Amino acid sequence: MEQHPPPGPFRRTTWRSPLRGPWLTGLLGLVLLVGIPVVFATGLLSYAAYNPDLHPLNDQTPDKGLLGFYLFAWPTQPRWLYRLNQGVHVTLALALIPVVLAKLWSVIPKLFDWPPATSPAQVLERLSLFLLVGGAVFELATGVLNVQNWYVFPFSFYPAHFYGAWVFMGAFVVHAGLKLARAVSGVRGRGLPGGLHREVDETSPERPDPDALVSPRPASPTMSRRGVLGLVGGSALLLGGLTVGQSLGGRWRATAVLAPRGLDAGSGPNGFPVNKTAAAAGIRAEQVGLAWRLELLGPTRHTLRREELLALPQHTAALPIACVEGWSTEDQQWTGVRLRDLAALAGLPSPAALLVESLQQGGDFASAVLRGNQVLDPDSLLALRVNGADLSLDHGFPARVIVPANPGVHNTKWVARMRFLAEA
Ligand SMILES: Nc1nc2c(c(=O)[nH]1)N[C@H]1C(S)=C(S)[C@@H](COP(=O)(O)O)O[C@H]1N2
Ligand SMILES: [Mo]
Repeated sequence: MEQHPPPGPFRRTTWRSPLRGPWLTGLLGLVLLVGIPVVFATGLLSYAAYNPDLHPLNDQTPDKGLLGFYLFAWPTQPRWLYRLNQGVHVTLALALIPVVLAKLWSVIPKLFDWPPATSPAQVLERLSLFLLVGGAVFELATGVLNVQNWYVFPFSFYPAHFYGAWVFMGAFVVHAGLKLARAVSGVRGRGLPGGLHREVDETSPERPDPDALVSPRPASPTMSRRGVLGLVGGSALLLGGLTVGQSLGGRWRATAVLAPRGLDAGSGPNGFPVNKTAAAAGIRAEQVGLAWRLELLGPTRHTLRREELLALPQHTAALPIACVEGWSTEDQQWTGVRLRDLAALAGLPSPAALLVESLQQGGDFASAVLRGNQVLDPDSLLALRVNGADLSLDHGFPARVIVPANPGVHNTKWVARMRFLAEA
């Protein structure tokens, strides 16, 4: 090694920050050890909320096999369940980005270990790190692109994000198991204050460690430990803080400048965010005019005009719309016909499932299947009005589905046909 030193970054002396060491890496690792399982769990719950086992139409990951072992019938109460779940999932994941980046920065010399392969065990460990880092970057990148509605990847978001999550979590569990003791002792080494009161010029490197995180030739400090934690923590709060308004709603919505649907909600009874406009969905005026009919299919068949639906018993329910992308609305006052009344009208008072189809032609969101428990909830509606006014065209006029705790995407707009099913 002395006579044939490896090229640039593979030389340990290239990496000179006096801040690198087991304390910083351990502290960032422990933060992620708490945060990442929450993001993973809310992600799995979000997947369950789609009821992917119910019907092939809901299932964006038909090859999931055992990975769907935990799926269950998604409940309808509390009505804000999906809103909370997605708000936490998206906001926390975004806030963790600076922590992940800082953690990667703190261990970057390890990426350039030299010689690159010394033993089978070391090769295996490096492979698991590749899955860990690659998985984290992949999940964050696909998640951010989805939240920003920027479908630039050449594959479908759901399966990719779902499989990626399992690969990442597998590597995460292995890594946490191997490194937890080191992380705890690294933090204990300096204690939690860890010299946080020290100024920049008093910021000294840690003692050399077995993982060789500490630079063998540390440069003089340009930032204190307090500074680096402030930078990382401040960035996390900033990213989360400029996003969370899209999930909180109310006056906070105006603060969600990083969210594409944070601000332009409009005003009036229909003044809340729109996912896809009627124009974008290809809905034409003549389809939703007087010629519109709802086709109700079950043991009995009906074709209903909008006036006929309005003549049925109307029910009003205060429910939010909560999108997988993290944004949600406050409760809106939806008025329309209970889905369970329509089920009874179709001759199937306790259906196993309901297939809802939109006027919209094609696209992933043009149809969805709801579960029996979702149909039977007294607040589940085929809504005709919202906040005392007719639905706007963008919110799904002439009629749209709204179900408590349902992911937004299953609240189908511009409904044309409902088929009640005795078996899913
Ligand atoms: N037909 C149809 N229904 C749809 C969609 C769509 O694109 N087409 N978008 C869904 C999604 S992803 C969400 S989050 C909600 C949003 O409802 P809103 O636009 O009324 O706020 O509508 C859902 N219903
Ligand atoms: Mo959505």
